This record gives sequence, C-alpha cells and structure tokens, in this order.
Amino acid sequence: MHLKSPWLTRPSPSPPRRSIAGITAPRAVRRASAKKSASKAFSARAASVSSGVSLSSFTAPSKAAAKAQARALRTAVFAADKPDRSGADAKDAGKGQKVMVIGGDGYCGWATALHLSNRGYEVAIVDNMCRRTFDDQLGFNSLTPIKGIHERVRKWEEVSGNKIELFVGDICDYEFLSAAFEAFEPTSAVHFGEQRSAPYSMMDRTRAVFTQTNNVMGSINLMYAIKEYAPECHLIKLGTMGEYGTPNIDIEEGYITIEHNGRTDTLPYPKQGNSFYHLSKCHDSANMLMCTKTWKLRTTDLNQGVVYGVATEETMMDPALINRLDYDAVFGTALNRFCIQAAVGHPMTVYGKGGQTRGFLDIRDTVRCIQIACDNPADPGEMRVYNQFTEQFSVNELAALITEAGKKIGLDPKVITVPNPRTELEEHYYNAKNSKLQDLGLEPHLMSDALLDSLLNIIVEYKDNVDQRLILPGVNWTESASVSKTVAKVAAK
Ligand code: NAD
Ligand code: USQ
Repeated sequence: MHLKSPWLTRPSPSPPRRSIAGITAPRAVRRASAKKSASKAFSARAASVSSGVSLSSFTAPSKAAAKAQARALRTAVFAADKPDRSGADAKDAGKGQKVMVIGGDGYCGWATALHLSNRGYEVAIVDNMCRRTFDDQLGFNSLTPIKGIHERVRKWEEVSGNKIELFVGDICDYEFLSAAFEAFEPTSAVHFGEQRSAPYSMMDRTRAVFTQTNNVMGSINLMYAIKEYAPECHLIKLGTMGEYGTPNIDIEEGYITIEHNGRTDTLPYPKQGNSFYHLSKCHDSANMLMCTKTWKLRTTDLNQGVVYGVATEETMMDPALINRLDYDAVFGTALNRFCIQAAVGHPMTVYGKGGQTRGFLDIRDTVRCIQIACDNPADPGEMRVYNQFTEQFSVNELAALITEAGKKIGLDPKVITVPNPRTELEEHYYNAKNSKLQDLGLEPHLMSDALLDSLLNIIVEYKDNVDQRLILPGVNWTESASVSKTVAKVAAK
C-alpha cells in the first residue's frame, strides 16, 4: 500500500501566528458589575438534578447480543426514572444564562452555539479561526461548503431572530480574553477552543509544541479570566475519552476509588494519552483540578468520545448554516471518514487489526450534553467529570455497520486494511462507564439509526467535493520528527 499523501510532501508551514484579529461588539463594563450580574443570573438557574440511576457495567464490544441487551435495559431503566427535561427544547429554556462558546466556529462549537441560542440561552462565540488556517496550510477542506463566521452569525440572526455576539481572537492572548469576559459576563464558558487532531499533533516537533502550548495555555488563561472577572462562571471544558488510554480495567467517570496497603482514597483516574494532542487534554485536566480546588471554581470536564454526524436541527435550517465535515486523514475522524469513503466508492481504511475500540456519540447528543452541563453547574470547588459518549464500537464494528447501512441506499461499501500509522493497541479490553449524563436526562441517538438520517444521505449530496488524495494516512507516529526531517524522509520514499 502506497501511503504517500500529497499534502505531507509540501514544506510544513508554521502554525498560525498569535494575534488579536479584533473584538467585535465590545462593551466597557466594570469588573465589579460583571461579577455581580454573573452571580445573579447564575443563582436564578433551575436546579433540576435528579439522583438518576447508575449502570454498574457496560457490555464488552465483541458480544453483540449482550450489548443489545444492555442497551435495552438501559433504555428501559432511564425511561422509568430520569429527570424531567421536557422543557429543554422550549424557546426560553435557557433564559437568564449567558454562555460563551469558545471554539464556536468549529465542528462541535458551531452546532452547540446554535442549539443553545435557539433555546433562549444568550450566546457569544469566541474563536481565532485557526482551524480554517490549518485547512489553508495543508490543502484540506470541509466536505460541506461552510460560510465565513460573520456570514454564519448574520444568517442565524436572520433565520432565528436571535443574536450571537462574536469575539474573534486568540484565548492565549489574555488581554483579548479578559476584554471578551468583561464585555459578555458569561454565566457558563464552554471550552471547545483547542487544536483537536491527534495526527496533527504528531506530524512534527513544531506542531507538537503548538498543540500543547495552544491547548494548555488557552485553558490556563480561561481559568484566570473566570477567577478574575466572573468567579461564579461555570467552566465546561471539553476533554476526551482518549485521556484514559486503553487500560485493561474498566474506565470510570473521572475518578477511581483505590485501596492500597490497607488505606482507601478516591483519586483522578490514571491518564495515558497516546498523542501530544491527547496528552494536552490530560495536562488540562490536572491543571483544572488544581485551580478548581484552589480558587473554588465551578468546573465540569467532559471526556468526549469520537463525534459523528453533521446534521443538527439548527445547522440544517439554511445552507449558510451548515456545519463542517472533515474526511482528510488528519482532521477526519473514523466514522465520518468511513461514511464519506463508502459514499465515493473508496474502501474504508481500517488501520491495522481494527479491534481498536472507542466511545462514540452523535453530534445531536454533543449539543444536548452541553446544554445539560450548563443547566447543572458544579458547586464551587467541585470538578465534575462526565464520560460523554453513548455507545462503544471497535473500528471493525463501525465498518460493518456502515456496510449494512450503505447497502440500504444502494452503495457497495468495501473495507481495506491499512498498516496502522499510529502506535496504539489494536486488540484490547475496553469497558468505559458513561451513565452520569444519562442520569441527568440525556436520551441518546443510536448510531445504527443515525447513519442514514444524519450522515450517509447528506454525504451523498456532497460527494462530488471529495478529493480522494486526502484520504490515505500520511502522519506516522514513529516518524514524527522536526519538520525538515519529516519532509526529507517522505520525499526520499
Ligand atoms: P474544531 O477544530 O472543529 O473546533 C475547534 C475550534 O476552536 C476551531 O474553530 C478553532 O479555530 C478554535 N480554536 C482553537 N484554538 C483556539 C484559540 N487558541 N483561541 C480561540 N479559538 C481557538 O474541533 P471540534 O471537533 O469541534 O472539537 C471541539 C473540542 O471538542 C476540542 O477541544 C476537542 O478536543 C474536543 N473533542 C472533539 C471530538 C470530535 O470527535 N470532534 C471528540 C472529543 C473531544
Ligand atoms: N482509525 C481507523 N481508520 C481511519 C481513521 C481512524 O482505523 O481512517 C482508527 C484510529 O487508528 C483510532 C480510531 O480509529 O484507533 C479513532 O481515531 P479517530 O481519528 O476517529 O479519533 P482520534 O484520533 O482518537 O480523535 C478524535 C478527535 C479528537 C477526540 C477523540 C476522542 O479528533 O478531538 O478527542 O476523537 S477519543 O478517541 O475518545 O479520544
């Protein structure tokens, strides 16, 4: 198999420069009044948490029947005893809450900003557009034709009547971030604004350093901004399931109780990220726990699984609101990539043995999980950790599901085994808990249903946009070196 991808042979550009692209709609607000009104809006929130039900285990991926049984049991249990979130889709569900969506121009952030805005949360987007810069640098593009952020926000106001404030700038620039905080006075800050691709972070030294600097520094700045300008603001931070790695024991939701030499303690679950990206999230979590305890912040760390899908209610309201969908080997994630590959007749690229198992969720559930987190703020000094995924599958199981769904719409999906460019276990135990968000009222979309209604049918519409040269992997974990060495190696092949 020839793995040379065209975009890697080009000299690697430097990551985006840090600069303030400008703040739109700034307001001069005194710090004291920011604190006062933030805490007022905060205390007005409904406290609708119920005790819910905890599932003590999740089924092993290889046992399909046991898995279906567990799913049925879970559905039945939650149907019988879950908090009343019947008002969650009302136009004024979020009245009184001001949510700053950092990374609001990205895949998860855009869908979340519109979802909350449509339900009466006052929303501001903060983004420095670096994700669009990565595409420009590497020659990638979203499958779906996305509009610029200013046009997106204007169109949203026209379609919904709801205004979204826009702050264009880099959260690693503290002056910019604090001005945005003073101006908007958020009651919640949802932090999606990081470099989120594992392959990108493993491309070369420059991008490894950029990823960890951007992600870790941005999060530290954000916690300082909360401490200094809005101490009651609830930080909802996107972590990742990959922080846990693939241990040979069950994965708990954030914390594990350990008995050692006759003593017992509840400690953060061990973290073993396997890319500079995943490790940036581990460092974030450790920093967040320290700041939460020391400064009595209210924080929630959402360890999200791999997100799939493109359609949410709001992003489909107008073509100018459509969300991005990545299929290249650096930013495209497994299920989205496989669906796009199946749609254009490219074999689905299973890396190695395909037994790699991960947690997955539909983007329609991502936006609901964030809404649930906003509605259930942590107490001061408490860092909640939720595992944000709804089902777990191996890569082989994904390919099988897509084959079945593709055939229903006349596609003929095929699978190819590609030498694994990553260093990861290809066969392993995986049993991750994920009951906390469902205890708070999340009703999951299941992948088998979602494949057709929110993904394959939409992809088929845009399949002419696919550049098949971007599909094969070009980032190898063991070849990660300085930019010049990587380029020289690839060119010599
Ligand atoms: P994305 O790249 O589409 O969006 C991230 C956004 O953040 C981009 O618009 C980018 O321009 C912005 N951003 C990055 N650094 C910034 C900075 N310093 N200042 C301001 N803006 C900045 O990524 P996504 O897929 O939407 O993921 C969002 C978050 O969710 C990430 O933190 C990611 O790690 C996490 N996550 C994503 C997935 C997934 O499958 N997509 C799964 C688990 C966790
Ligand atoms: N994989 C294939 N073939 C492909 C692409 C991926 O077999 O064509 C395999 C990978 O080797 C890996 C698994 O699929 O074992 C998942 O890979 P991915 O690219 O879908 O996801 P990952 O790199 O882990 O990162 C994505 C998001 C990241 C998020 C993470 C959630 O890019 O932001 O944090 O999913 S998690 O995996 O739970 O950590």
